[in-house]
Amino acid sequence: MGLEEEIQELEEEIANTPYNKATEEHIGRLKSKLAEKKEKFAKRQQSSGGGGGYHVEKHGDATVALVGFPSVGKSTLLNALTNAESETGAYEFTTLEVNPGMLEYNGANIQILDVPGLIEGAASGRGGGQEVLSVVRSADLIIFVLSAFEIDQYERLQEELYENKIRPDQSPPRISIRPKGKGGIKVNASVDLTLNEETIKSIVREHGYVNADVTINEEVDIDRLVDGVMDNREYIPSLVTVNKADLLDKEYAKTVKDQLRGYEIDPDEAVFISAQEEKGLESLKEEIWEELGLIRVYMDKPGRGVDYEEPLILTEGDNVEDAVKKLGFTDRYRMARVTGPSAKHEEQQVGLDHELKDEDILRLVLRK
Ligand SMILES: Nc1nc2c(ncn2[C@@H]2O[C@H](COP(=O)(O)OP(=O)(O)OP(=O)(O)O)[C@@H](O)[C@H]2O)c(=O)[nH]1
Ligand SMILES: [Mg+2]
Repeated sequence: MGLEEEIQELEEEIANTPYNKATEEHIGRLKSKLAEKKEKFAKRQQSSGGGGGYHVEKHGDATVALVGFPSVGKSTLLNALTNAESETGAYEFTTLEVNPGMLEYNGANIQILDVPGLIEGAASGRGGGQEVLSVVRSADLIIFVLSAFEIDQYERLQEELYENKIRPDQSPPRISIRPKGKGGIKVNASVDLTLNEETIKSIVREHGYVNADVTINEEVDIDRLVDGVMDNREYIPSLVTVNKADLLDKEYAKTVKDQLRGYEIDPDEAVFISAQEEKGLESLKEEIWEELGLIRVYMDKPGRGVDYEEPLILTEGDNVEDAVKKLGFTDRYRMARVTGPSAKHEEQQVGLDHELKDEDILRLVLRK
């Protein structure tokens, strides 16, 4: 039996097995097996050519991928947000490769990638799907671009990403596996688990572990556990933008909001825009900034004062050490002083582990 057939059979068996306590372990094993086979299949696809596609280099402080079906307005949006000139058209598949553009916002350079329409079956190569997906996998933020008239496409986009090991808006499962020499599989959990211990052991064993300590720090279901064991999923934040809002009347706008709710998208969190008329773009930029979790740090340079023009761009949670590294001053660092949101008082002397906040002013004292 070929790999594709095996995958299909496993999928069918999973779909046809009712989930309950008695079947849980069996389903766990099937899902783990399925994940392994899919991985093998994907590797085979890659090595049998077709993988060469476009590699868009990462530039700037962060990378954002616009995903959406053909003709929803991705290229129009890219052109409106950035310096890029991506071809747009009233027919499908105008864009056949990934087009990059740079958005300058709050002193940060944010690379925006317009990727061709993700369509059903993209994973099998249609529309350059595999290459597109690898570009999406390496993004820091995914923007679902929906046309106001095709909100239902959201579900298919989500499925396509999920199938390709992308987990929008999830955090990585809090699971760790430590292989050891003997003793079989041991499960330790810091929370009450609903999954049977035997299910967990089967999933881990199916992945090839014989002896290992498995530590689980969250209430996992089978899918999350398989994700954790596979350890190659991308956890990327996302936001939804609804384009062509210029064509909406009040009545239909309500319908769109109801549809969004139907896909568990809070209409207040979706950004309504008109890429063509350049409406709503400021809100979208703000949202991009928020979701990326970028922060500005103004450097106080000796003899030159505070540079408010070109801030150092870091990510929420970064500390002084990250700033020093990004500036390439690791070898010369002596001490740091911070003024602003993260400081207790002006010119506070702080250590390398001091966490910086947006709009802090940082002064580094360096060795000559
Ligand atoms: N009314 C209206 N039309 C828009 C808007 N944005 C894009 N369009 C039109 O929609 C059509 C498709 O836009 P594109 O930007 O080429 O769409 P795309 O998503 O890049 O499509 P592909 O490259 O084929 O994947 C064009 O005719 C645009 O002028 C908008 O905000 N309002
Ligand atoms: Mg396009």
